[in-house]
Amino acid sequence: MLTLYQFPISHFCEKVRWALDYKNLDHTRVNVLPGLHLAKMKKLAGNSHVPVLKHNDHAVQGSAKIIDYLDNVFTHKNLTPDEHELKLKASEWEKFADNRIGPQVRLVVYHIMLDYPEIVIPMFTQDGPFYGPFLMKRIFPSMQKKMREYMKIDASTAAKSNADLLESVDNLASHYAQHQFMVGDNFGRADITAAALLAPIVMPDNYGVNWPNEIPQRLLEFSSQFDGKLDWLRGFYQHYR
Ligand SMILES: N[C@@H](CCC(=O)N[C@@H](CS)C(=O)NCC(=O)O)C(=O)O
Repeated sequence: MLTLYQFPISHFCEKVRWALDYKNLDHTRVNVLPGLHLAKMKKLAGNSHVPVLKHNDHAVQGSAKIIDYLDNVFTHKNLTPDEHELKLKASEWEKFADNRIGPQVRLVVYHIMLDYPEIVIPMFTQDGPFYGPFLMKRIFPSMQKKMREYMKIDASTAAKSNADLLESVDNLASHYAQHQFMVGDNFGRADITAAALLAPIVMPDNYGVNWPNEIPQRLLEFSSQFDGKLDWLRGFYQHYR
């Protein structure tokens, strides 16, 4: 029995949803409410963050560890290369995306979206506990303040993350201009990581959250900086998601 504890909006959770779906692993998704997740995840897995995967009585926390676990236990359609050199390369690229893309995308997107509670609350509460929307509306003002403090989100950190992202995306685009995959001849965990963590910029249909009908102009402007540089991501979503 596999259970994924997650936020639908989270791109680190999307990385794991994608890995589970790619490997055709039956699983249940439990959507936890931001804020209320803290105690629940700490009790389940030691730290507060999602994704957490529970397999029978065993809990694994963090997207990379979860993919390690899935490939070790369910050895079909593995996302980790077998060959030592390729495995190291995949791990390097995955760490690059985990550290230099995931947090930066989140910071810029939240810097914008937290100003739009009517958009972000439905995404935070999607398919969660029935009381989620009422509770979230009440706690949102203090929660968004805490989120900004905890993740150090402000105009200057958003500008810095934006600049870092432009560089990282150029780096990926020049790689994918010459190679079909990040590593070797097969689709794998480094591709999933790069594509999932940048997906909020593109908002693919099969990401796992209901994207808003109306996108704030500021978010459109942010995304438009990457026009023409993320075709590889759209291709991965089309062919492998
Ligand atoms: N390195 C972790 C990052 C996970 C992460 O940052 N999760 C965020 C959501 S995107 C989270 O749970 N934040 C709330 C918290 O840390 O309590 C991974 O790869 O899973």
